[in-house]
Amino acid sequence: MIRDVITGFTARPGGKLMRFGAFLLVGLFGVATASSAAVLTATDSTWKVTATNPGAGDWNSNLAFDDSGWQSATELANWAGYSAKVIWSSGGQYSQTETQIWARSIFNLLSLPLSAILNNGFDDDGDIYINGVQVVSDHNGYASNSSADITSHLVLGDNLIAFTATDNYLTWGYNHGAAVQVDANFAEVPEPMSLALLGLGLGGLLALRRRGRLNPSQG
Ligand SMILES: [Ca+2]
Ligand SMILES: [Ca+2]
Repeated sequence: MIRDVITGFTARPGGKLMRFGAFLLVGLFGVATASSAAVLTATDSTWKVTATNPGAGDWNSNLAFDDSGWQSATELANWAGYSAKVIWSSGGQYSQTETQIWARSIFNLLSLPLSAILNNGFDDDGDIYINGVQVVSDHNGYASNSSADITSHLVLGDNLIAFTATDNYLTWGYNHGAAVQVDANFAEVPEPMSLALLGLGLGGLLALRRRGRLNPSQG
C-alpha cells in the first residue's frame, strides 16, 4: 500500500496513474461542454438591398433568387453595442421616395450552433425571414428593437436571411434605418494538444488494464 502524504489517500500501486487518466477525461469533457461565441451575419455594405418591390416572389426564401440587379447596402451608421451597421438603400436616410427596402444576405455554416439569437432594430418596422421562415414581425409602428431565437431554423451549408423594412413618419422627414445581427454559440472543439494528452491518459489506462490493475476484483 502507498499512502499519499498530501491527500492521505491510500492507494494500490497504479492508483496515481488511474487518477491521472480520470483527470484527463474530466478535463476533456470540461472542454467539450464549453462554448465559443461568433457573429454569423451582421448588416453591412455586403448585403444586397432594393427599394423596388420584388413582389410576392421567392426573394425571401430562395438562395438562388437573382438579386444581381439589387444594390449594395448603404451604411448609415454604427449600431451601438453591435458589429452590425445600420443600412438602407442608396436613397439615404431621409429619402421620401425610398421609404421601404428589401434586403438579403447568405451565410455559410460548417457546423450547427448550440444557440443562435437574431437581434434587430428597425426604424420603423420590419419582417425578417430565415430560410423562408418568418422569425420577426415588427409592426408596432415606431422605431424599436427586438430579438428572436432562430436556432431551429438554421441548416448546414448556405443560409438565407432576408428582411423588408418600412418607415412610417413623413412628418419627421422619413428618417430610416435597419440593422440585423445573428449571434451564435458553438460547442468548443477540443484542441489537438488536449487530444494528445487524452491519448497519453488512455494509453496509461490500457497499460494498467493489461496488467490487471483496473480489475476491481483484485484487492
Ligand atoms: Ca417597430
Ligand atoms: Ca422613422
